[in-house]
Amino acid sequence: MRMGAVRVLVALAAVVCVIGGSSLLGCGRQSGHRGSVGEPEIGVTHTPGDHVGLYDESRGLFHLAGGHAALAVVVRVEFGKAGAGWVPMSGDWDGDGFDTVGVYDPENGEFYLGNGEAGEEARITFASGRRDKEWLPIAGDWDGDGTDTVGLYDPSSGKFYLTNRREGPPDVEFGFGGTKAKWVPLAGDWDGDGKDDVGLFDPATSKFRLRNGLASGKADVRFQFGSREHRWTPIAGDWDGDGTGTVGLYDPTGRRFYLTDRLAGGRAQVQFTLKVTGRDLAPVVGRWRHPSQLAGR
Ligand SMILES: [Ca+2]
Ligand SMILES: [Ca+2]
Ligand SMILES: [Ca+2]
Ligand SMILES: [Ca+2]
Repeated sequence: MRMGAVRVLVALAAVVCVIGGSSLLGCGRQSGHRGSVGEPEIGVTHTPGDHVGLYDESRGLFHLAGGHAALAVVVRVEFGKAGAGWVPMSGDWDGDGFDTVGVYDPENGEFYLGNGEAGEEARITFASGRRDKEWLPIAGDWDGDGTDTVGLYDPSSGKFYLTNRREGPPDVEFGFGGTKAKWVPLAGDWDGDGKDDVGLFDPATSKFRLRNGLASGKADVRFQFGSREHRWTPIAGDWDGDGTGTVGLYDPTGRRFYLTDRLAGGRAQVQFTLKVTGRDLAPVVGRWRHPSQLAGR
């Protein structure tokens, strides 16, 4: 099956505020949106590797953390259409070494990806006759060229559709994990070869199934992390910056993150509650450009 054209279309608005920043780092503003300023960064050590963030869907607002700590939010980005049910995403869409945000509109099957702290957005559309609004978006560097692109996972058929470009049909499609409608797709470089792989999380058992390489087959790694009773949200990232992706869980009730640097069960190496106000917050992961790196540009 082919999914049709992926087209680069028009821009979306993005606003970034650097919290507690200098005059160099004030709020950008476009298209009538305004950012907000929150708590200053206090006692947070900026660590290498990926950090988390939370997307407030009701406000179309990303809160991005610069460390693994309660008061680690350093950047806020207004992006996407508030209250429209869009799914937050992140990736290094322009290959500059830093991740930025994006959103996916399940109703229309459109990706909106933002490249910078203030602009350079592109809208990418997967046009597919068979796409369903139940399909879930993922992003990763599937071909290892340093730039992240998008993909979709169809829970009903267990198929992944991945593209390496901004146009044309999917470059890779394969089935993995069967047809468990409640499984959640993940992307990460589990084997550290420079190319992102996919995985699945079963909320009913809190088990991760990870596959190395983009092809059908059995899971290369499987383990339970977290408790099946909680039905927390899975995330993936390279928390320690060693080039290998691992997983984590987000507890929406306590707004608490549990991160592990191993592909195995057991205790989380890092856990913290991210202090963000809002309701219906969804987690994102990325190597965000830290305010100190913004200032140095
Ligand atoms: Ca980038
Ligand atoms: Ca790529
Ligand atoms: Ca890999
Ligand atoms: Ca790692």
